[in-house]
Amino acid sequence: IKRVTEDVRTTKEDKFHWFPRKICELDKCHHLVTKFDPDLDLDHPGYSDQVYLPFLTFMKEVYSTLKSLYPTHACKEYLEAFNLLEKYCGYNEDNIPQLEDVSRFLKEKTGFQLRPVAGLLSARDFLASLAFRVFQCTQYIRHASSPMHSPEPDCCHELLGHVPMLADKTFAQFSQDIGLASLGATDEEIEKLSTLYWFTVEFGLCRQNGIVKAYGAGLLKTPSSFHSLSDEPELRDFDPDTAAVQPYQDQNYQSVYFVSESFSDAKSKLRSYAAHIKRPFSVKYEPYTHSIELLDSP
Ligand code: HBI
Ligand code: FE
Repeated sequence: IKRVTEDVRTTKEDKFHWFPRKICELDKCHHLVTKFDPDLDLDHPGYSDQVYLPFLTFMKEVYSTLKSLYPTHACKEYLEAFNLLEKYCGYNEDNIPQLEDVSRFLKEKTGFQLRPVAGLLSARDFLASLAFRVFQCTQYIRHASSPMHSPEPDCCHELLGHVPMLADKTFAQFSQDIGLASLGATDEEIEKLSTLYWFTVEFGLCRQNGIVKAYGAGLLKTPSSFHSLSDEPELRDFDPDTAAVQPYQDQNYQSVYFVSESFSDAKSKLRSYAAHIKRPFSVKYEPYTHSIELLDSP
C-alpha cells in the first residue's frame, strides 16, 4: 500500500510510478485484487459451498477434453510445447505437474520462470514481473462444480493456457515486451497494456496456413471458448492501437477477437506501439544480472 504513493524522482524531476529494477524486487509486486471472492460473488461456483476442495477427477475431464481439441484448434507453437510437456514434465490426465518442474522446463526453453502467487494480482504487478521473464502463477484448482470454467486464473489456466506458449521464443519475447512497456507507466497506460494483454496473451488468435488457430490462454484452457473459431464473433487483424482500447468482457466469450499473422509480426507491432508510450526514460533489460537499466530518452 505504501509504495503506491512512493514516487520516484529522477534528476530531471520527472515523477513516475515505482517499479522493480532487480528481479528480487518482484517480492514487492504482490498486490492481490479481490475481483472474485467466493464469499461475496453470487455467480462464483464456490458461493455457498461448504466443501471447496480440489478433485483430481475433474482435472482429468478438463485435460482429456482439451487434449482432443488442441490438434485442430491450437496453434503449432502450442502443440509443439504441449507434446514436450507431456514427455518431460508430467503433463497427463492423471497428474497435476509440479510448478518447479515446469519452471525448469521453461527456463531451459526461453528463460521464463514460474513464481507461485496466491491469486489475481494487480495488472501493474503482474505485468512488471513479465519484464523479468517471471510468470506469476496460481496453484489452486478451479471449483469442482464447474470443471470447464473458472472465473479467476487457476492452475489449469496457467498450466494448460499459458505455459505451453511461454515455451516459444518469439511469444516469450512478446510477453516480456509488454512487461517492459509497463514499467513506470501511468495508470492509464497500464490499463491499455492490460487490455492489449487481454486480446493477445489471453484471447489471441493467429492465422496458420490460412486457418485461424488459438494461442490465447483463456481459449486454450476452456473447451467451450473455442467458439472464437466459429463464424459468430468478429475477427479483426491484430493492431495494438485498436486492441488497447477495445472494450472487453471478463468472460470466456468475446464479441471481437484479434488475429495475428505471426508472433514476429505481433511482436514488431507491439514494439512500435510501446515506443509511443510517453515515459521520461526508456528501459533496457540486462539478462546477465536480471535487472532493468534506465536510459534517458533522447
Ligand atoms: N494475476 N495471478 C495472476 N495471473 C494472471 O494471469 C493475471 C493476474 N493479474 C492481471 C492479469 N493477469 C491480466 O488480466 C492483466 O491485467 C495484465
Ligand atoms: Fe491468464
